[in-house]
Amino acid sequence: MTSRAVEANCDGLVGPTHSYVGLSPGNIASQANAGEVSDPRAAVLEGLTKMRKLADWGVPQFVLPPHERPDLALLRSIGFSGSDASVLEKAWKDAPALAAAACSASPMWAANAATMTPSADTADGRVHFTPANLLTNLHRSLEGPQTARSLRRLFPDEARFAVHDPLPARPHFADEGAANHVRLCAEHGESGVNLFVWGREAWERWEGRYPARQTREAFEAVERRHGAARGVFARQGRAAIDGGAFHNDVVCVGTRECLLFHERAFEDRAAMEAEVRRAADGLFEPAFVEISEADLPMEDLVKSYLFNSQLLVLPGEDRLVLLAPGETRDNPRAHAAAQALASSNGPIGRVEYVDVRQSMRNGGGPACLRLRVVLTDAELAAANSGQRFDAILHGRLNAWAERRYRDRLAPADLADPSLIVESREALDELTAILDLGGDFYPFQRAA
Ligand code: SUG
Repeated sequence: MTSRAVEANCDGLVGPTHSYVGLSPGNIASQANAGEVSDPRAAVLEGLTKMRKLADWGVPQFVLPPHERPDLALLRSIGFSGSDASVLEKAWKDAPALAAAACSASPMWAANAATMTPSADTADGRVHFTPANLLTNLHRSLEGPQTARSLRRLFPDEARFAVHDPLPARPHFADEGAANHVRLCAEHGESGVNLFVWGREAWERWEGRYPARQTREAFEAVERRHGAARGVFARQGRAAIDGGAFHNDVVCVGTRECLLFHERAFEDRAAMEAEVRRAADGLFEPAFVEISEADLPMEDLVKSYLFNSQLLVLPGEDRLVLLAPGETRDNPRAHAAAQALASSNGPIGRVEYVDVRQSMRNGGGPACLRLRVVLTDAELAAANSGQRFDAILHGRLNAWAERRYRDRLAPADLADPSLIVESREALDELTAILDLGGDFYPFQRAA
């Protein structure tokens, strides 16, 4: 099936509790910055500036709302009781690691929100989503159900969109969503190849230095329930995970025919390439672009996040644009590698930079902050227009953030019960701005 389609971006709006608490083992930035003071206001404004750039370039852009944090329902379910304020206070006093998890603003990293299969690739011709269960880390495992609600608000028409529930919350089906999935194609509206990159098998005894967050079985289940065509399964390089690439999108990015990756990204690069070629046969010729460990050692890769860039097809441009984080420009080896990409005759025509430094300090670059959704014109028109980002929404969200967000948050401030009230007031106002209805958040349904 062929129709005109684009790769729209749905960015996670940074929540009011954005903080540096060191919740993610194997995510080197998260560990290194634990205990630092964050600036939630700067974080949300950086994200909005990035969305504006994309919208101004003519890429359809949507906003995914933050989740309610602290997650008092979690804390109540594990035995903390009393008023909201006393639940939070007692949890911070008796179980600070659990309290910290309940406060995380991690839904901002929308690349982990879900895996999406476009209608051109599914058996029933609908766009399918499986929200990720994010089982590996407690703070992230809280996201799935609200993400499902969020995607159902954004894509309400069940004749066009199927938003599944997350996979069963069992370690066998540990799933981190689109951060480990790349779709290649000739044109977005045509049939594509779905590359699913997994870190371990469900029954495998994992002895890596850091957790492997995605199982092969999780992606097989996603492929089955979506009725997704032309799946290729590749094992993530063990050395990549050990080096701090906790998701494949830290070492790899792709769009259309182009797959850009680091030498260590795949356990068996030759097999991956052969299988992608086979799956693409008759559809398109894949363009593999590899950067070697000699040119960009893992350590510089993880600091610079070169591969966590957005690789964009822009209207009127025949070559791709790589939107990289400012940290790539700051790192001499990564900068040289980026320049080399743009000056070669390959598929990437130029490199642009964007600052998302608040997010980067938790290990989230430009690509982490967005979920790509391939949509035909009709599907685009069926999305909730209240969440469609443009200059007017940018102005409203900037004003909202300036008014509602703190510009300084130390980890100890997360125990402050006034943060519960502040966050709820901010999110309540946001549901009106984004046209989400008055029952979107748990606190709204409880009221
Ligand atoms: O899951 N960081 C996130 C970063 C996610 C990046 N996403 C992609 N690569 N697609 C994570 O590790 C840190 C939170 C803290 O430490 O407080 C955190 O969850």
